Amino acid sequence: MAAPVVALLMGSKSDLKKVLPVEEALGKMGVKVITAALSAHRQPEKLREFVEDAPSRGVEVFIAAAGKAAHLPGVVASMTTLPVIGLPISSPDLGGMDALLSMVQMPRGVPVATVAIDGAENAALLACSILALKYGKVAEALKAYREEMARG
Ligand code: RP5
Repeated sequence: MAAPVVALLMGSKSDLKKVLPVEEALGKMGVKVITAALSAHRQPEKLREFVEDAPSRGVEVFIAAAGKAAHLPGVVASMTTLPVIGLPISSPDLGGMDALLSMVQMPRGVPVATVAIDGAENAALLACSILALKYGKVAEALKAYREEMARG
């Protein structure tokens, strides 16, 4: 079986520092990551190409990180039926509440599974929980992670 793959999208290169823990956590779980900075409002055509092409690259889960009026995960979710995890990114003006509410308040029919503001590691772990339904090695890695946490 090929390695599991997650697509990690961010709305701007300025989000990179806050999304790097996603790559780190997924790497530790043996999950491959395809990372791209693509804005839903500045590059909608390129975003659609990326999302439509993703299954052919093995992608089974999307993580979409964005700040401010953060429509990226909702737009990605409109283009695919694969699971989309929204990662709200904090910004100085409203502290990330703007992004959080944009993601978590998706209207009926097109869900986005939203994690906490700057909750990069949890976004990665949630993606792993989804992949663990199919990939035994990811399930084992998650279990080992929980056991390590419990040991303190
Ligand atoms: C969002 O606006 C991005 O996700 C970023 O968090 C924020 C600011 O983007 P830049 O103006 O730095 O490109 O689209």
